[in-house]
Amino acid sequence: MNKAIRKLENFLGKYDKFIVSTHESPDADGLGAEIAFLDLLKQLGKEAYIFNSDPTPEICKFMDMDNEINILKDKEQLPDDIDDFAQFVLDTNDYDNTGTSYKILHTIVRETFIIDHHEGDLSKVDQNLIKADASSACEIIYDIFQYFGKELSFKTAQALYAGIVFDTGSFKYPKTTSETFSIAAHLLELGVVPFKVFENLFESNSLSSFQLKNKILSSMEVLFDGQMIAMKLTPEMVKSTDGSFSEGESTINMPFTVKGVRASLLVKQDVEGPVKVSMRTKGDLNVAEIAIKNGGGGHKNAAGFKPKATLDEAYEMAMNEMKKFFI
Ligand SMILES: [Mn+2]
Repeated sequence: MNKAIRKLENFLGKYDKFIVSTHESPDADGLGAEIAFLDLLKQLGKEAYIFNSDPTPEICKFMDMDNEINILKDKEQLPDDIDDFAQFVLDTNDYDNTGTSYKILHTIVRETFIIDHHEGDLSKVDQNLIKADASSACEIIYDIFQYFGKELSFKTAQALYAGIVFDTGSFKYPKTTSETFSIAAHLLELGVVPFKVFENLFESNSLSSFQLKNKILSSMEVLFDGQMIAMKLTPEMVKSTDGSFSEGESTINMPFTVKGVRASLLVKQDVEGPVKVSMRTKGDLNVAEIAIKNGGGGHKNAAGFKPKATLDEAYEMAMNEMKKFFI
C-alpha cells in the first residue's frame, strides 16, 4: 500500500490543481470518497473541485454538507485555467465510466490518476492506486489521510463512514475485515452517528422508487431451481412510476435474501441512458471475467458492462453467459 501511496504522492507533487470525479450513477462510496479526498487536497494546499456526470441521489445528499459536488454539463462550468488541472477518478478503474466528465475532460486535463478498489482491465491506466482487497474506495481514502497525517473533520468522517457502510452492505460483504471495523470505530469516535447514516441511506427511499422496484421484481425469471434470478429495469418502468433509476438499480441485491440464490442479473436502461448489464453472485461464480471479456469491470461477485445492444438482446446475451455457471 505504501508503494502505491508513493505513486500518488509523486502525482500530487506534479500539479497544484485538480478535478475530482467518480463513476456515472454515483453511489455513497464514490461520493464519500470524493468529499473526503477534496478535503485532503485542500489540506495539502491544492485547488480542487468535484465534477460528476450524474446528479447525487437523494439518499446521499446529506453527505454533501457544503454543497461541493458539481454536475458537469458543459465546458463553461470549468475554471478558466482548466488546462493546468490534473484529474482524480475515484471508485472506478474505467475512465470512460465517468460519463460526461470523461467526454468533456479527457482531452483537456493534463493527466489522470485513478484510486479504486475494483478488479478489471488496468491496461488503460498507467497512473493508479488500486487496492482490490479494500472494502471500498472510502477505506483507501481513509488510509491516505492516515499516511499524510491529516485531520478528519465530521463531514469527512461521515462521508467515509457512509461509503464504507454502503459498499460493505452494512459490514456484511466478503471484503469486510477487522481493519474495516477499526476504521469505522475511529469514524464513530469523530462523531459519526450510525443510525443517522442508516436512516439516510436505507430509510429515505421514495414511494415512486418502491413502485419502480415492484415493476422490476415483476419482470423476474427464476432459473436453475431458484439458483439464479434475472430481472429487467426498462426506461418504460422508470417513466410510468417516475421512480429513481439509481434506487431501482439496487433491486439486484434483493434475490440474495432468498435461500439458495447464487446469481442475480439485472439488465437496465434509464430514460435516454445506455443499456447496462449488472451481475451479482455468491461464492466462486466469477462475473468479473464475463464483464472484462465484454469491456466492463468489477469484482468477482459484482460486475457489469455496457453492451452495444438493445435491452432485450443484452438480456439474452448476459443470460447465456451466466447460464454457464449452472450447466
Ligand atoms: Mn466502491
